[in-house]
Amino acid sequence: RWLRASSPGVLESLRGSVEVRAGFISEEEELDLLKELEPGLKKKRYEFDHWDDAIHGYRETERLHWGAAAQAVLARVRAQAFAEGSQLLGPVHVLDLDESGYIKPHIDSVKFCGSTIAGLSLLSDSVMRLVRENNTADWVELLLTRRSLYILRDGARFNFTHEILKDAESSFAGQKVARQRRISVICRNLPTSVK
Ligand code: AKG
Repeated sequence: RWLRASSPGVLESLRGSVEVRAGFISEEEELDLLKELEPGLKKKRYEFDHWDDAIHGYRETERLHWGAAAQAVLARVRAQAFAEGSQLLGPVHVLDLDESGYIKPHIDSVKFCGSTIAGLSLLSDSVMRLVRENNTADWVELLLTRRSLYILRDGARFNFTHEILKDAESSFAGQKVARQRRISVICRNLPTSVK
């Protein structure tokens, strides 16, 4: 299983709003994505020392236009994560975490991102932890295996912080989950506009 929780109640409250699909893409599809992404990423340097950043040890990019193979993968991600006709953020967010990199607990901006976050994990397994913002005793951990897709919706996205654990803290159900360099490819929808 890919999900652990601090209590059955937390699990119940997140029912339907967290999902991990192990093996969502094939090794070949992972390679297709990497071939497109590596040349651009390699030109950038990992950022380590912005003390106010939510992310430590990363480089990132956004991509609007993709080759045919990657486009097909992204279409599958979107079909899985978003209702038909949803307004999606055009550019896909690509986040490359160094093996020593990690993402601190945060909630994505409600101004810029909608109700759903869907991410593919390339190159490494990792552990994502969600902690309830107004009661930190409530948490769940998701095992994000290499080539899996995770989806956070609604309550999981708005009421819980999410983070990606650093290698030294990366374990799931008592088992070490080695964190190597990890690239995530993240699709989002737009907020419903409030006037
Ligand atoms: C974010 O972009 O808000 C993330 O936390 C990214 C998580 C990931 O790398 O999958």
